[in-house]
Amino acid sequence: MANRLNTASLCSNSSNDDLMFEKILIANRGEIALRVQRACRELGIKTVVVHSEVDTDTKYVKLADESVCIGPAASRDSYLNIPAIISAAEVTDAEAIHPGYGFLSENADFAERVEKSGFVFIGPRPDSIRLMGDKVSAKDAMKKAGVPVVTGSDGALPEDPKEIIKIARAVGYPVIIKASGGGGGRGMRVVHTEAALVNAVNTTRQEAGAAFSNPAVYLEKFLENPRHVEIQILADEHRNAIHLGERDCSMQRRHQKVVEEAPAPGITRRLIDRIGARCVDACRKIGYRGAGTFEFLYENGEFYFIEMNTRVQVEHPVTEFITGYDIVQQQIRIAFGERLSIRQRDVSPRGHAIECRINAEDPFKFTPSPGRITSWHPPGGPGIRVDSHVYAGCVIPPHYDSLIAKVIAYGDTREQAIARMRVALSEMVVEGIQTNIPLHRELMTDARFITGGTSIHYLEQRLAQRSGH
Ligand code: MV4
Repeated sequence: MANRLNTASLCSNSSNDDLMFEKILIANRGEIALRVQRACRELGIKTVVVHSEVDTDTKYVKLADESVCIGPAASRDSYLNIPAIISAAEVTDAEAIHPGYGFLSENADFAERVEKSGFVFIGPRPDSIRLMGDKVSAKDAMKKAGVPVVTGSDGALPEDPKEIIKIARAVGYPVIIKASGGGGGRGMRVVHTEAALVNAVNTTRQEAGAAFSNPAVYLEKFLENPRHVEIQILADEHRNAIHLGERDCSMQRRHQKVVEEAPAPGITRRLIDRIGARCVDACRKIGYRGAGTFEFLYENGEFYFIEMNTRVQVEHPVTEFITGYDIVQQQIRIAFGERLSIRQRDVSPRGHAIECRINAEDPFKFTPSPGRITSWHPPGGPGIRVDSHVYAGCVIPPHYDSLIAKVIAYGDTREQAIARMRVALSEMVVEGIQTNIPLHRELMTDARFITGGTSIHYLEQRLAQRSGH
């Protein structure tokens, strides 16, 4: 660690003992490891990053105050290796652990072991993570707290086929069967007719038992053409809670978001504030702490809760742009026990932000494209933010997800944000690997995207019609 700049001491609060954490361990990799590090640095907090053997020569490892190699490339041996991460926190004397997104960020057992080992988990209490991780209990809690949910079975489906048929008839076809242990699109099955129902339930149960060690399934009315609109919330441990408005994440392929934006085109502030107030109220009722996202399906002017995410999300920068608040810093302050300094009336979203996720993948076949980046020219200019850990000469390993950068464009209006994104993408050069930049360039000139308000099925339908492919 020779010659490493101790930026924490440059922040002139090396005596911040009682005011803030001294040192945080970041249990993640890639762009979010760098994003969390920047938040720490601004707050005068020293950082420790843990990394796998293939991530040794990364930008965020070099920039961190300390780093600990916790195992080989395979995630289960490194970024999912709970004892190795806790040992790293012990030997470096870190006070808190930020899990980022993915990996252990929504693992209640990890959060519990972090706390039992005497560290602060920068996220919700373990019981909140557990409640939301089980989709039946999450939906039940939200329904009881007054959040609108999709019509469906009251809790998990019973064993008796006659009862299941009765429930589906009352809901009306088509219905969707979902695994309680699933989420994010895993373990679901759409059923159009009564003839197919019982078999579909049994198959989903079996798959769920194998995949999530939990065979419980539930049933919902299947919404045919919804949008995916989510609400960002922040809650402290003193029962203060606020919402930071919504994000529209409908532009997705195989449950992977591709473009996100805030605000959601065509949805009134009044409606968002009404739903947001329900989310905030629910947070208070369940004693939620930290940042969180309520996921909704939006169809015909109505919101239907589906799941809650208990982590910081990939797409958080669009909300940061339109609200001016730093969500990662807020997570850290909340975890330290501070009271929220933002009041709901202070939150006044302004302008429009769009995020394009830049992946190392074939832009037509979507197969991963790991390798060495030989040339890297990120865009810039007014209203452009690039969250990325990559640089010319770096190697994108094949072991993790393919996100290499997020380009976020802000403008006074949606039109200006799109125009800025088009310019940004036109300047951007990444060589040595393939990326989905060509797809983003197409989308930013797509008539339906420009109109706004496309459904969760739009991108896949459009890709199926792409000329020549
Ligand atoms: C649904 C649905 C339609 N009706 N539930 C997929 C991910 C998981 N979070 C919930 N998902 C869905 N639940 C009902 N009652 C359609 C989807 C869905 C979806 C939702 C959000 C974003 C993309 C999606 C793609 C396919 C299906």
